[in-house]
Amino acid sequence: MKGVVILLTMSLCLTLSGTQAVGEQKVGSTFPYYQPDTCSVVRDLAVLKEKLEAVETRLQASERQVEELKSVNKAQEEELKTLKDLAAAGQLKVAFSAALRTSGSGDIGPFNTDTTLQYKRVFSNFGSGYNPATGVFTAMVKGVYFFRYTMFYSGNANAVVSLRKNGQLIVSTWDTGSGEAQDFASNAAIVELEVGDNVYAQLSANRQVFEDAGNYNTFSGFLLFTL
Ligand SMILES: [Ca+2]
Repeated sequence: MKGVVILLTMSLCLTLSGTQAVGEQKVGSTFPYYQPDTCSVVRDLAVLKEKLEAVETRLQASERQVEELKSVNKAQEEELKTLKDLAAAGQLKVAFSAALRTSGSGDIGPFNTDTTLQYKRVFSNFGSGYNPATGVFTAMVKGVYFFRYTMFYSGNANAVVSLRKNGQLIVSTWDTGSGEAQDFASNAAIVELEVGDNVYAQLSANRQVFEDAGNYNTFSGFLLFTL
């Protein structure tokens, strides 16, 4: 497009130059009248036109983005209003429970860093606050919630799991004494959550748990009441 404009500009310049020459001959003045650099002006105008078109294109793209964001924002506001209405009516249902494995058996861990446990065998997930793909529960309404997890390891004790809110430890369980096997531990907490707060169970680095179809390792939670 830019090339076409420049070509047109050049053609126009050549045409104008020719006209100028003829004009000068026709006038036949002894004083060379001032002739602005028409070609230069036309080229500058063409460049300006190109720039303006580019700005217009970007502006239109920005306007489309703004409209899209407005649409997303409106949808989120409506969703939030629905949740608030449900909460006000005491009809908001938030409850989930899940175990580590959907099939098979064996150790989970050890990993060389702290790792969020992904409880993939979902027994219930009312309100869809729990994400089995990440192991993380996210609060959609401000309120007071109850959480509980269980921890099991079948080999020589090497299990450390903690319940965390936004990365901060709430409660934890340890079983690292050697020479023991098949120990079981659990912990729970009632915590206040803001919208967007997340809660999950974390396996400490270099520790491990064992799971099979017995579903020994579970993560559960529910909304007690909204605030
Ligand atoms: Ca023990």
